[in-house]
Amino acid sequence: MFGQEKSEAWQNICSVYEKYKNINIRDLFTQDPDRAKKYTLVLGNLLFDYSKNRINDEIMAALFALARDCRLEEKISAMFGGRKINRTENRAVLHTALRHRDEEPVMLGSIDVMPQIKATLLKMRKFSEDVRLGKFCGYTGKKLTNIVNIGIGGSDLGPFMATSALKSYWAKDINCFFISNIDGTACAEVLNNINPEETLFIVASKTFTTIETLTNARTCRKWLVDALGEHAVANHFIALSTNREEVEKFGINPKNMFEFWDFVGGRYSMWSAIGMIICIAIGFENFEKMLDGAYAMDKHFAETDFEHNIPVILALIGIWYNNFYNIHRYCVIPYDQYLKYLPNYLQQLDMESNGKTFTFENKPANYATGPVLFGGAGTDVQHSFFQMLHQGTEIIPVDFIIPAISHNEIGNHHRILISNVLAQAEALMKGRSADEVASELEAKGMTKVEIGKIKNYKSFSGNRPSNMIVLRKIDPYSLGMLVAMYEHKVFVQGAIWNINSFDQFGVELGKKMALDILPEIEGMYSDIEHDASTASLIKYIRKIRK
Ligand code: G6Q
Repeated sequence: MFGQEKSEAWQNICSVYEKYKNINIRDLFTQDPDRAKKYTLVLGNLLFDYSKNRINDEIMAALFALARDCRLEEKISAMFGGRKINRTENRAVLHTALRHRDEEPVMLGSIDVMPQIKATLLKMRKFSEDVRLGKFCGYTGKKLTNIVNIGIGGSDLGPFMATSALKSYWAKDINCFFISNIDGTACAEVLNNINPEETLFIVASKTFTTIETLTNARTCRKWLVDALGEHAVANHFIALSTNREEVEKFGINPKNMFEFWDFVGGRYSMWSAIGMIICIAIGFENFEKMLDGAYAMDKHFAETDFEHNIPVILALIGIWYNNFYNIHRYCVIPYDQYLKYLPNYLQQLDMESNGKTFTFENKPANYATGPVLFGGAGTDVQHSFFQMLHQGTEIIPVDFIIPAISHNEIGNHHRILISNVLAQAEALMKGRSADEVASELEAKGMTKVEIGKIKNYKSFSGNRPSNMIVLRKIDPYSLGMLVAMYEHKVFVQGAIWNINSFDQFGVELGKKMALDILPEIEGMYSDIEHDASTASLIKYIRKIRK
């Protein structure tokens, strides 16, 4: 809350920090042989090992006290209970209802939202099965095997990440494509590689007013109509939206529209109709397994005490580094090729949700909120930015993610991959002192002078924290669990920072200004005054484009 840093719980963590700021993880392991066991939690097929962090029981207790002081439990119930916790937009936040898998109602005011969610799921089941079986086919009778999702932000990143993550579950004859960027190249690169007779376009847009999506959808519609005629649209276009009127205006029959609702935020929407491409690619039963996995994590999050609650602990450790060590960076590295887009997805989830300054009290936060999140697929990124993780002046906490079993157990690839992820976490934590380097080099016969010149460069400070998340395999169920875990981690941090994790006004200003600049790029003049840099850039680019 505003003045958070003045609260007793916060002050207590400051004292705990002063006491322990120099603790060394390596020493903590030496002191406590049970440490790994103590700081590991298992939920179904997901293991979360947080022992390689700069934490001990006293630190964790202080962090749990902060969570309680911020009324986290109450806030969790408010979200699951359909209260309008997205206060700046006056909306409830009920993406958890989309994967609610038992018979109890989920109330939004006096209305149970489950019947409408179940009806849409049923409609999604029927449609995705018909496409997969070739019953819903193209205008000329051909099976629709190229599925193109046109959407951006929350209407792209989730479906794209999940479809990629579950590629080994795709029907053999189905190919998925994604068009998000307004850059014409995004459209061209997809359209140049597909045949209109076999293509289904899914226009995914909550508002159905997003300029990128509508421009891309119009281009694709024209491409289809040029090839097959206006009558073909009904067989080749469907819409996923909350806005029936705009869908109709665009020229898609509402019969081909799959609905979702205001209580589902864009970046939390892959569990809704927005997941249609996932459904078509992997089949409805697998899509349901993804919902089941997310529901298992929801139940764990809502019902488990903080001391054993994976998203709560993940979030609190993040707060420990962000607000007390002043480390405002955070890295997620999946060691699985299928999960390579997870960091991109998490960037939106985390940074769009918690990249905020004003608290619920309408005052600027006097503490850091969301960190910068980045990442990439291991081992690729070991050969790029890992240099900085190991030896840079910045400490960057890491989440490592690894499946125990690969979908492609070819030769010893997966064993090498596992060795690498474990080695990286161990190396970050243990480091290697200059003295250790010196003895190694001495044993190799190097002279003292030579050793003196090189030993610092070859040393690693260590004490660099990481979490390890081990999944059995990247299957729909564990993907559901993993994504829901991160959603709830973001929620907990937002709750403690007392910010609204569910709006995104920060993306609006630039969007509006682009609309002002467009006529000027198109050769007209507007009465908008620009700064000198923008004005001269407009002039320069126009001259080149003439
Ligand atoms: C996500 C954001 C944002 C949104 C896109 C697309 O939480 O709201 O990324 O998803 O701007 O919006 P539409 O789905 O309305 O086209």
